[in-house]
Amino acid sequence: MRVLFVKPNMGLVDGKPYHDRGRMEPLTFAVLKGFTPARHQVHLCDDRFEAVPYDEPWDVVGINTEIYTARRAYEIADGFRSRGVKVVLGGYHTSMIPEESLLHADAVALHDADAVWTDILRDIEDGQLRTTYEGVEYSGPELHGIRTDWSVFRGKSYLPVALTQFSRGCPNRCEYCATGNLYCGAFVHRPPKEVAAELERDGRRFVFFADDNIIANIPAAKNLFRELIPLNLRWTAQASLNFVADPELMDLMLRSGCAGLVVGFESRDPRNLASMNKRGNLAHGSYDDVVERIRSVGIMLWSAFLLGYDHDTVESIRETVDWVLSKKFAFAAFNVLMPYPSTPFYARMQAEGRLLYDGKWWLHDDYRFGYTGFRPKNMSPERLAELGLEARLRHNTMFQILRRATDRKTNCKDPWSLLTYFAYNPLFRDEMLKKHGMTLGYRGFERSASTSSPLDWFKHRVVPDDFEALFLAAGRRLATGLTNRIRSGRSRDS
Ligand code: B12
Repeated sequence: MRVLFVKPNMGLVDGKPYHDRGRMEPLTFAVLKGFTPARHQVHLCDDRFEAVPYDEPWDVVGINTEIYTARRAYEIADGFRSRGVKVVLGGYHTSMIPEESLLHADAVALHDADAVWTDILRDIEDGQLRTTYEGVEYSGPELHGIRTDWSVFRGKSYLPVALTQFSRGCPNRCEYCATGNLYCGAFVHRPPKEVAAELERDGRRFVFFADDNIIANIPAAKNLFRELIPLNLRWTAQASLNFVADPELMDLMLRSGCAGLVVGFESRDPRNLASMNKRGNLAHGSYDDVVERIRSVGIMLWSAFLLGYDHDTVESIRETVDWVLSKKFAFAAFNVLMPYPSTPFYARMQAEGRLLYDGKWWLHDDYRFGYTGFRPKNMSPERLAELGLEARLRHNTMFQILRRATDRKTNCKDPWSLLTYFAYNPLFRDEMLKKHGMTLGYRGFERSASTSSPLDWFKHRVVPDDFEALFLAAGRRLATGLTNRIRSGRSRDS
């Protein structure tokens, strides 16, 4: 059969498809390709930079859905189904609310679906496709049989980072997170030797482990890092803060090539952390102390914060940004808290009548990327979205990027770190600004030349105590002053 995989784009920026220059390989399809019997021909269309080949003869189209790409995924699915092609939807969003995806698909693959993918293909060949395929149940802590087949990305351009996974799931149950549901509460990991052999075979040297928490099972993670040491890699991953409490683990991480970690600090307020069910973040000392311990060993940090929990105020969010700036992190994400269906947070917002956009912001015509999907306690939804943008702007001015680069223990500890720092900071800054306010999906928005968000003025706002903005403002004032002087001189002369 001719099988087409599609990675949907998110939407339109100023009426044109969003072009993400910071895109990474969609690992999903390297994994699914590894499970596709060799007799089938597999193609990948990455809608983020390629035209969707609607009119080629496909036997089946498999589309990935995440909450921000669901609307576009449904448009693409409808396009193929109107041409009589069988469409299968899978991924996080489909797994959370399959009934919505089923309106646009012949079949849905739920949860961790790599093994059922072969069943789906067989059933299509036999003309017996069912509508719902439940993902595998794990039989133990080890997950065997994954063969990441990166050849599906051949000839396509992505950031030069190989994505792979060591583990799936997360033992923590954070209120806002959808991961617990995707993996039905399970946490499994691949045999460390298998992962190392795969990376060695393919010669990929810069790796991003797309795990929810690479150290969720500490003994297994230590085994992985031991296997990675001889490969001479540089790797990054998401990790929970408890790694700081285990010197042997930290040592193995460093020796195996850990260049940086994405860490979810989420909030500095213990009351917010308690509501998130993430008290563990403070179990290893104050954030100041923990950050210093990570810095001292040279690990670059991508700190992540969630803005909008019930104890957040305008002032506390601004103070958080001040604190983040003082730490000179390599990168920081200031994510506006969002209600994802099937999470306890979504259920709480629903019960409290606080959901916006009819509870389905990801499908709503008026929703834009960066907006808030619920009513925060201490400010308006618009104010929260503005604060999110303000935080990102403050962290990413040219002045701050240059200032943060001077952290001698991390960001400029060696030429590689400095190069990585400067290669990605301006890129992520541009992408972050570009996608704020974009529409989700294309349908209905294509011809509106300007779909810019009402918050756009904010992107150009002078952020106080921000050197770059002040510099620009001073330049602008000087230019206006000069022009006015010339004008008034001219009118006096005449
Ligand atoms: C790596 C990653 C990223 C990378 C992007 C990677 C890339 N290639 O583009 C970065 C850091 C850039 C990123 C960004 C974001 N991400 Co992200 N990301 C992840 C992460 C950690 C891993 C994704 C992955 O590669 N998984 C591995 C593959 C193999 O798993 P999978 O996609 O689930 O596929 C399996 C099944 O779902 C199924 N399946 C999936 N699709 C299909 C299709 C078919 C046809 C079939 C049969 C089966 C099938 O089969 C696969 C094998 O079992 C996940 C969490 C996670 N554990 O998955 C979050 C996650 C996907 N991200 C999420 C979010 C919200 C974001 C952001 C919006 C964050 C933000 N506020 O900016 C952005 C925007 C992303 C975008 N669309 O542009 C959410 C999505 C929530 C949701 N309900 O949809 C997740 C789930 C995190 C979370 N716990 O909330 N992300």
